[in-house]
Amino acid sequence: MAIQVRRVARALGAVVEGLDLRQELPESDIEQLGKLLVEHQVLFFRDQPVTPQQQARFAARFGTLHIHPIYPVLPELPEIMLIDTHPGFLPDNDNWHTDVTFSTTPPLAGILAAKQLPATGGDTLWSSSSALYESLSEPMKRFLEGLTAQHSVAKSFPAERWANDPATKARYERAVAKHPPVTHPVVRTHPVSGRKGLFVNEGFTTHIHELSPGESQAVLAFLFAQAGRPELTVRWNWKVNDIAFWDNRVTQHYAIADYLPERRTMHRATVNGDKPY
Ligand SMILES: O=C(O)CCC(=O)C(=O)O
Ligand SMILES: [Fe+2]
Repeated sequence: MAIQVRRVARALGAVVEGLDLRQELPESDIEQLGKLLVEHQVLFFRDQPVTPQQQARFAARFGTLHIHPIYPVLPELPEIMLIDTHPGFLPDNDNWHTDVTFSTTPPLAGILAAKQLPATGGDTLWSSSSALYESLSEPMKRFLEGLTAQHSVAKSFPAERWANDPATKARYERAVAKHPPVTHPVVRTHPVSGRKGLFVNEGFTTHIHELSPGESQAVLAFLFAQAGRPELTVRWNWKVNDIAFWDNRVTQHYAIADYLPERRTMHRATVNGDKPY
């Protein structure tokens, strides 16, 4: 069955049909998906009841897999991150962020599978960082070009949240020790498309090195606010067994936390990426 693609928003996002992600796909399908990912930035698949093993196997076709150093992972398969949110484990992804930019080599992609959903709510939005960059004025683009910013794990992962029990606290402290703040370019060139995109995010970016503290704060506040402009986003209303596959090099996302006290459970596989330039 041929792959069918339907664009769902102007800035980014496409629904892909005609694939069963539980199967070992031929290399030609993987190549086509890789191209579609770069073109559409986030791909959505319906009716994909993958096991964690099948999800990890699919993700591993695109690169080596990342194991999150802080967030819960499946004990039997640590390449699958568990986002199981409820009144006892509150959601913390309701802010615009790009995953794991506290690493020198942030992920290439995230692959998220919906396992249990609230009756209503719990949508996720993605925002195109290339569309954002392209929407800026030419003088603003020139100003940002060549600037670098610091990204810090502690900004999105505050120590208080990860101090509930000794094992979680010890794991958190090891992660923070292993991940000192890193520097990335403010404007990133996509390694495949060559398109430029803004590469700062409210989740992890703390300051722009070349600016004074006040200037950095003002410029970052402006840039952070841009991600949420509706024109730059796509919003996904999940059904159980949906999968979203995003290019983490050129997008930010925001998981709406409007469903408590209901429970929402997601599994994420994360493909390792390269050093941004
Ligand atoms: O739960 C979601 O919809 C997204 C959570 C998130 O930020 C992620 O999986 O990286
Ligand atoms: Fe995320």
